Parts: sequence; structure tokens; C-alpha cells
Amino acid sequence: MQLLDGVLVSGHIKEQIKQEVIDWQAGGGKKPHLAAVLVGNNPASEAYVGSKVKHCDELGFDSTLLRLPADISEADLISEVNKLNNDDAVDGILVQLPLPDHISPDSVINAINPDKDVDGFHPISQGRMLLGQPTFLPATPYGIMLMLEYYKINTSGMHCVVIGRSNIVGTPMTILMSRNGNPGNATVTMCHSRTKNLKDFTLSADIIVAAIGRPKYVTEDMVKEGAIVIDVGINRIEDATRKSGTRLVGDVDFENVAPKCSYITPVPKGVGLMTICGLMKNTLLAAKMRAK
Ligand code: L34
Repeated sequence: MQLLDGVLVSGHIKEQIKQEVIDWQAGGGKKPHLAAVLVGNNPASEAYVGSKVKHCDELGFDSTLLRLPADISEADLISEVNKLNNDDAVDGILVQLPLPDHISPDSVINAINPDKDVDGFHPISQGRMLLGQPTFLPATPYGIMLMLEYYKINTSGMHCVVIGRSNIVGTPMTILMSRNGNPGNATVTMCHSRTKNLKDFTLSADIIVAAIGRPKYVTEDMVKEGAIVIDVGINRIEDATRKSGTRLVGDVDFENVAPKCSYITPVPKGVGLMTICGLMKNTLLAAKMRAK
């Protein structure tokens, strides 16, 4: 079993991005500038957005963190997004999800200028991805593809089972893994909460992408010997032995599944770190495209 190490791969990609920013500026380009919008103060969102801003500093990007109150109206949030759309200094915009219940995430995402959609969530970005046109890929699936690429895993002809059908992970993963490319060229099955006999599918999988959002949902009896397991889950469970009283676990029962795998991502220090890499690569791309 080999660990797909998010610290190692993201470290390598961050060095590449840093150098690319230096070269870009040496050629007269301006620093890429990411604007992150955080509504309310969900502790997990605070941590992820904080990490994104920190990465901007580390890689030589400018950043703006716009904090807005949890009771902001949808119309006011959209008007803040519009200000960022019209701010020529800003290259990339992300609105951290989840949003409070009274705000429709679709309406807010639709308001982002697709040229600045570094999350790759806008219908234009997703449509381009579906058609195989150049675009911003959603950060988590993009990060997973970068990780498979780094380890030179040849996915051609493999059976890939994606569990989960969200717009930001499950659905785009099925598209990227089935497209004609490497990584890609896999035969993909999409499973979800209504799938009957899930185990019948996962047991024939060469690659499992677990994006369900339930702790330790994928158990040892569901995984074929030698499979590659990508764990997208980030679930906080109670753990009295920790100082914080909680601990992070993925959607995979890592301890029991890992011995069967050829490769597996850990949680933490796996896909989460790659998500940030995907975002940073998209932001650099946005800056370069906008300069043209
Ligand atoms: N708009 N909303 C928008 N874009 C995104 O790309 C996200 N996502 C998801 C939640 N909402 C979003 C993130 O940023 C999840 N996510 C994310 C980002 C980073 C990490 C995890 C999830 C991460 O850095 N994880 C580390 C540390 C985890 C910890 O200790 O809390 C890890 O090692 O997994």
C-alpha cells in the first residue's frame, strides 16, 4: 500500500506555482489576486478560507478576504459579488460554501463573472468542462487529477466508481475520469444515496472516489484487493482522547481499508490540500487570461 501524500504533492505543486508567479512578474505581469467571500462564521469555513489566504501570501499572490454577516440578504451578497466582478484588481472570486439557508448558492454562483470563477462552479465553467473545452476545473476534482498525475497512475481502461453526485465533486469527477486524457479514459460508474447494492459496484472498482459526506462509510468488505481509493470526505467526529474533543475522518474506514489498497489518500493531509492547489492554479490562470 502506498499513501497518496497530499503534503508531498501539494508542496511540489506550490513550488511550481511560486516559480511561475516569479517568472510572470519578471515578464511584467501583475501578482494574481484572489478575493474570498466568507458569509457568517462557520468554524470549518473559517479554517479553509484562512488557509486559502495564507497560501496566497506564501505563493506571492494578493488576496482580499471579505467577511459578511450571516444575516446578509441574497441581494446584498450578489451586489458584493458584483463589486468584485467590476474590480479590475481582482482576478479570482470564490464564495465559500455552505451559505446560510436563506441564500440560494446557485443564484450567488451564477452572479460570479465566469472569467473570475476560480472555483469552477459557474454553469459556464461546468459547461465548458463537460464539452472538454479549456476552463477552470472545480478545485477538488482538479486537485485529485493532479494527484493521480503526480504518481503517474495510468487510469486508462480502469473501472472508476464515484460515490456521490454533488455539482462540485461527484458529478465533475465522473466527467474528468471518463474523458479522453491521462488521468482519464476510465470506465465510470456514478453511485449515490439511492444506489441499490452499492457493494456490487465498488467490489469491481479499480478506483473508488468516495465523496458521500458520511464518516467511514466505505468499509473493507466493499473494496477489491489492490484498488486505488480516493477519500474526499472531511467529517469531524467526537474523540475524547483529543485536546479539541474532535478528530477528522474521511468517508473511508482508512484503518481497515488501507491494507487492501495499492494506493489510498489519508484524511487529513490528502485531498483537502490538493483542493487548495487546484484553486491556486486556477487563480494564476485567471490572472494570465485576464492580462491578455
Ligand atoms: N466555494 N466552498 C467553495 N470552494 C471550495 O473549494 C470549498 N471547499 C469545500 C467546502 N466549501 C467550499 C473547500 O475549500 C471543502 N474545502 C476544503 C479546503 C481545504 C481543506 C479541506 C476542505 C484542507 O485544507 N484540509 C486539510 C486540513 C483539514 C483540517 O485540519 O481541518 C487536510 O489536511 O485535509
